[in-house]
Amino acid sequence: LRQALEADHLDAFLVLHLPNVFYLTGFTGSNAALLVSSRDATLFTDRRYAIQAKQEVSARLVRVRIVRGPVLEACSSVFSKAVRRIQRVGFEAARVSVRQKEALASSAGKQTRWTAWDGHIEADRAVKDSSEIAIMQDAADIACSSWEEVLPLVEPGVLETDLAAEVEYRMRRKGAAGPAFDTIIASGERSAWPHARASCKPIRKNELVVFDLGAILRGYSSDLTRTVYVGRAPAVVKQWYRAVLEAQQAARDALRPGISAAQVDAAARQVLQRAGLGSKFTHSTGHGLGLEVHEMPRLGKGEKTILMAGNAVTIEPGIYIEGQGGIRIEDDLVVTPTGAQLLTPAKRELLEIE
Ligand SMILES: [Mn+2]
Repeated sequence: LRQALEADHLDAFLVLHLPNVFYLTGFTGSNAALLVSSRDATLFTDRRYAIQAKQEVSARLVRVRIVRGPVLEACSSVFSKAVRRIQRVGFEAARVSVRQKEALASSAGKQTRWTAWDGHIEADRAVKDSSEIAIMQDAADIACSSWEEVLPLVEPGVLETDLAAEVEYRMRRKGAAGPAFDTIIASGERSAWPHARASCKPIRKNELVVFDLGAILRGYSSDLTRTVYVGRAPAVVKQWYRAVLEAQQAARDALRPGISAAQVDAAARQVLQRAGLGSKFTHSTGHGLGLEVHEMPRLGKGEKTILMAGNAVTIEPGIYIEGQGGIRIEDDLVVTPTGAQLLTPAKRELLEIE
């Protein structure tokens, strides 16, 4: 990070985005500002986190300052005290509110020059090392086994929220810090909403049910989607399902270092287009996964990012047909030096639950 700052002629970098603070320091509290300069690093937080910060943050690398007022105020007081040494400061323009930026600028004073410096930590985070991948594998295992355990509970009459609760309970029992996002259980017509939260709707016979769930483990998220049919699936549903599965397989097969994110997206999209379902696939093929559920790289149309070993991504094409239902199949994978490694081996063929 310091080399990158120097290359861009910055004296310091102010980090407010908490996943970035965690990545750089290990601090998991909810209130923090981290100032990294060429010579030192200071984490500002409040008294609720005094003991926690001492345990989570290496005192050798990062000084912790417990402050009484807003962390941003304390942080900008550093600028006015170190006017010679810190003049050009990089900040996360995409993460800072207009009000925060104004407060920073006015308390730091005119001598401080602010430069939007986004995406650098996120780019580092996009490449996972083996210890991160090991945690992500465990988070993926928790999601897969929790989904499999809940399948026997799927029957007409059970509510979407019942199934969501059962999934989340099981993930917790397996050691998850919590769900990575609000568990999606979307049945019948609602399965055509790509991001439907579980509702009080009962599952009925002859419906598609989309499960989209993930666990947080030691900061890292998993993200798994499977679609089942309650009853005997009609031919048209089987045809849709086959097309989505084939699209998903094509994108998984394409995933390797050196390929662009757009090419992985195109691999899935072409299959659905050939099946006449291109217009029903209304989102991108996947996204980076890690400390956040959606992070770099995005696997979508026109994304020029070249994938490299260590990238952890989802592959999740889906189709959504208003009034009828939706189908999505999502796995988590890590790009390896020769291809990709699957983290979520949960059953992928169409399950007809009778
Ligand atoms: Mn996803």
